Amino acid sequence: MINKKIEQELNKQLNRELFSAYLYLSMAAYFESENLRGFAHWMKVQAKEEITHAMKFFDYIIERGAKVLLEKIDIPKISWNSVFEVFKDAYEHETKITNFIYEILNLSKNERDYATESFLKWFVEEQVEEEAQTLEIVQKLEKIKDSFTTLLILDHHLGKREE
Ligand code: OFO
Repeated sequence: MINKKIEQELNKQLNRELFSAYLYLSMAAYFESENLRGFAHWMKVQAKEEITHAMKFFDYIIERGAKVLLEKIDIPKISWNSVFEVFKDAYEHETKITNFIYEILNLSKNERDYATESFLKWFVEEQVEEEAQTLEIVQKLEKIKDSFTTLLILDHHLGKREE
């Protein structure tokens, strides 16, 4: 059995992962509206990945004999001024998610819940990857600046992202 505080925090993180999927879908919709199909594809793959993150929390909560409590998902931002702005938001969002994971990890250490601590290790590593991949795109976009041709090359490249 899991303690109540940890159950609550795991449920909050489940909600945040679903919100992440919502946010990336919203970014995908923005790119579709700008005819940047490659960036849109990249975001759709990202949104699906977030659903798998959410399901990891869902399954783990059940496995520990706790209750899954689904809450309202916040409405994500729907418009941006540039591709750079979108990816900057994505990177910042990932750093926030990392901090939430660390907070739950600290809580599980304090509560001596070693199972949750071990469960969260996957997310600690995943967040390193999530931050790195969004930051890499932000840095490329910084270099591209106003070159539309280069932006289209990056759009084409990101459109090849595998699920
Ligand atoms: Fe983007 O890693 Fe989950 O939220």
